[in-house]
Amino acid sequence: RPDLPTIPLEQVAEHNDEGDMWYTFRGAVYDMSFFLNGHPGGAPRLLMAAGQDLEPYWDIYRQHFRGHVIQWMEKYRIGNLSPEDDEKAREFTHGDMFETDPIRHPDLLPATSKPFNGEPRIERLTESYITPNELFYTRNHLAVPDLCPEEYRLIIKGKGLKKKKIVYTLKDLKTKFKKHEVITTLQCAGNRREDLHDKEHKIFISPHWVIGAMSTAKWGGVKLRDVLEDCGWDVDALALGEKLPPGGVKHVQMEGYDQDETGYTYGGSFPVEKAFDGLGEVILAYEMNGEDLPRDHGYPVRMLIPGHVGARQVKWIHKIILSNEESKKSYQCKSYRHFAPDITFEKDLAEWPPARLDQGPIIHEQPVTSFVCNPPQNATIGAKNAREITLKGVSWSGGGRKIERVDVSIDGGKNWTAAELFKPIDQRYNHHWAWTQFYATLKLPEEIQKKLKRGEKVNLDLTSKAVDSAFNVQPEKMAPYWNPRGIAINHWYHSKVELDP
Ligand code: MTE
Ligand code: MO
Repeated sequence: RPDLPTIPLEQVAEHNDEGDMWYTFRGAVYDMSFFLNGHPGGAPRLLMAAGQDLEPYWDIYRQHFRGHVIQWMEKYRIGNLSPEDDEKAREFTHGDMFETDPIRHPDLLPATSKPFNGEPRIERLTESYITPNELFYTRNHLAVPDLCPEEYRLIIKGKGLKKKKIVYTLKDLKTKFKKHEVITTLQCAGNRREDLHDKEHKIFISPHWVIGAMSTAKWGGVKLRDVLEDCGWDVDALALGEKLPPGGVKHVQMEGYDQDETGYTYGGSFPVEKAFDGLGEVILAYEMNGEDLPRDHGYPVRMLIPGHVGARQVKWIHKIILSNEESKKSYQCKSYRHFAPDITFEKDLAEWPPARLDQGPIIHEQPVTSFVCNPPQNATIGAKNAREITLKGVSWSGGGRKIERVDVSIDGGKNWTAAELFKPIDQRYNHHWAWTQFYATLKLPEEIQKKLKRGEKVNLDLTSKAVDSAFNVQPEKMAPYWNPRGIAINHWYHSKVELDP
């Protein structure tokens, strides 16, 4: 863009304040002043980099290196750096806060590496009912804290407690309370985001999961209900509806130990009713499949809120605040809202709060979903004299709703057949926290068998659709539910495979 003026680096550096923020990137100068509250990663991080070059920051938060981000910024380009200044701008370096992150299993496909977000290959999800720890999808917004178990503290504050602030050590949690185990499936609200992202419908939010941001484990820990009782809450009376929460408490706010360079911690909140529900099974978990929690999954303690969205399963949990208000964390009130399809990031959400915030409800329970895991996308299947094909997959619904039926199709959804369901554990009515796996062996239609006999290859379009206990179903297409934050994506997943005789 030689039409734009050359701006000296010193001049860029002066624009480093709220409402006046310039940045450089690869020789270009941008004025992003309007964007302060729109930044998906939060205003403080944007401010921290104001007046400077973006490259070193983006080197850490690598999700920015997607074509459409820089393309979109082009509109706000106001000038260029001289070649000498461009070189100077990039010299800036700072420590890599992700240096102490754990090593990940090579079969976790990274969606982003810093922070680490990785999903298992979905064909591995049907190899066992419980997902092995090292293959469990991992969703980190920040670097993984390195916590020593002796130093770990859980701090509880809020209305109606016996003290203003109650502190538990890891040993307290493990010895003062009964251990409770629960098998639940977690899914990231943005699972399948990549599916929603195309030329016309851009999604600025990362990570762009393919489909594997869903896994199942057996978690062990202490019931939050028991801990709240120890703090002075009459949880039985609350559960029976004989009392209302002290001081009108409506939300359980949480904060993790993980924080960004500006000290902003991860957090969120969930409705308090879930916490005192006797069958709710909200636990402060310290075990995952019989082992200490792995660092990536919240060592030493994380929150587990069965049936609720992944984002609220706060890892490395440090603080619990019982409050009348929802958490003010961007992770709660910004990232996980479901807007109508006419709301776009560029037009409506780049400035925050947007005009129609109340029309974007915050997600807690996710919609019914299912997908064929095996054969996986793009598989070529040896099919000499084949007469049938076996499909395997997983299905799950939020809020403890049971999967009642899963239908499968090999022709993209023209013909459907109910699959066999597999759930080897017993969960209660409306407390079906864990997924249902399904499998079906379908006879190949005569004309396909004939083609294979003649030595011709055949393409199949494998798909599935589930029905949950509220008889909610999966939509065929996502367009009517497209939303700019890219959440609650549950349309039919198509696995395109080839039979090769
Ligand atoms: N807790 C903390 N402290 N920090 C995080 O970045 N990510 C959340 C949630 N809890 C997150 C967190 C999100 S968005 C999801 S989907 C789940 O953790 C993922 O849990 P997992 O990594 O154990 O699969
Ligand atoms: Mo998530």
